[in-house]
Order: sequence, then C-alpha cells, then structure tokens
Amino acid sequence: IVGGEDTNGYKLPWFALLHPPADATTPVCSGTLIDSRHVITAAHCFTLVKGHNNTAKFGVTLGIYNRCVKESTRRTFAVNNVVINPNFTSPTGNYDIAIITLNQATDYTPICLPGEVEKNLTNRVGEILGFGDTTEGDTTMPCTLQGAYIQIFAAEQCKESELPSQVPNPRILCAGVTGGGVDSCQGDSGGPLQVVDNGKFVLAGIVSYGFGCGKIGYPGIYTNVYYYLDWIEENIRLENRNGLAP
Ligand code: 4AZ
Repeated sequence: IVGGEDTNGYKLPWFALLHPPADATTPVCSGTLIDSRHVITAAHCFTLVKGHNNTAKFGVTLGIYNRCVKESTRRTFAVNNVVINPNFTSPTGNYDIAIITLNQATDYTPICLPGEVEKNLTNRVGEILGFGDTTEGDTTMPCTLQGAYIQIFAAEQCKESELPSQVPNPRILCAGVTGGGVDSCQGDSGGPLQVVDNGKFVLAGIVSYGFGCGKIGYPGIYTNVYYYLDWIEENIRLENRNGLAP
C-alpha cells in the first residue's frame, strides 16, 4: 500500500495473508475471509494458465498485523481447494477472482459479501489493506499491515489506457485519490477493498491491477465483487453438496 498507515490498534480478522507454505511471514498476495472456511483472492495470484489450480502454492495466515514479530493472534492454514474463475485470462481486472477453501474451519470473523447497496459504488470511500510495497519499485515490504482510504470512481473515469478491455466495464472498479499518491501496489494483490455499510465491513473489491502505484490519473483496478456474487455462492454451494476431500 502506497500512502497508507499502520492498522495497528484495530482488528481486521478477515484479512488473510497468502505466503509460501513454509514461510508464514513473506507476503505474496492477500485474501479476505468470507465465511468460516473460504477466502476470496485474485486469480492472478495462482497463475495465468487457465484452469490451473495449485493448492500447494500458498499457506494462508489469519490474524497477522505485524509480520516481523511472533503474534499470538495468528493462525496458518493449508489450502484444501482453489477455484479460479474460468473466464480469467490476464491480470487486468477481468475475472480476476478465485476462491480458496481452507483445510479447516476457523472462528475468525469473516467480512460480509456485497448487498444491493453495493450495486453502485461510485463515489464511495473504501479501505485497502496489505503488506505490499509502500513505494513503487521498492520491494522492502512493511512489518505492519498497512491501510489506506481511497475513493471509488465512476466506471467512465477508469482510464482505457491502463486497460486492454473496454471501459466502462461492470466487472471492475477503479479507485484512488484525485491527487495520486495513495494506492495498492505490488504484493497487495488479492486483498480487500472494503467499505462499511450500517457498521458492517463489506468486501467491495479485490486488488487486481494498475499502471504503477499512486500515479496521478491512474487509479488502481479492483475486481468488482458484486458482479461475482452468484459465481461465489454457486461454487460454495457446489462444494458443500459434493463434499470436500479430508
Ligand atoms: C501488483 O503488481 C499491483 N496500483 C497491484 C495493484 C496495483 C499495481 C500493481 C494498483 O500486484
């Protein structure tokens, strides 16, 4: 996160760090817990090869706020299953969504999925979270989980120059601040863009893509979770019906 601040002092139990299986503190991507066992992340965190779902690629840690100290709030899970959106082909916001099933249920509090209010997010302010780069090109990731508030722009304001796809596009949100300098960055991918409705945190977007970090006129691109509600719910339903490998 560029232009953010420490989130120390408040709890974000749904924030999930995706990391190498044997190394729980090196950030690769993030994700967000949506129920006791499922984490939503970006498809491009796994691979660009369509249909490839590598359950061995990541460990998933919840309750991590300062990755440089040993925290008792933390717990690391293995990945039992991964569903990558079948339409995903490139990391540009289109269909950049995947569902991770943890190897066991957790009692960390999940975030809420979007409701009807999230159908139109234009001009809403949301918060992005992550352990990604705090300056573009500087890969020294921060110890503390960073958070920053950004504004969700109208789809028409998303620059076509940073998107090979058509703009406006209902599958993406673009968000940033007018003067630049506040943005998600390398290493934040898959993490939440969260908004608050009636005191409840809601997963509005997934960090997906951008032209650099914090550049004026180039807002970050986020997967619009509202658009994928049916896909998420159907896949979780199917999994519950078919049962899980132990
Ligand atoms: C990345 O490389 C990345 N400013 C993620 C988000 C943004 C840029 C880069 C958005 O993972």
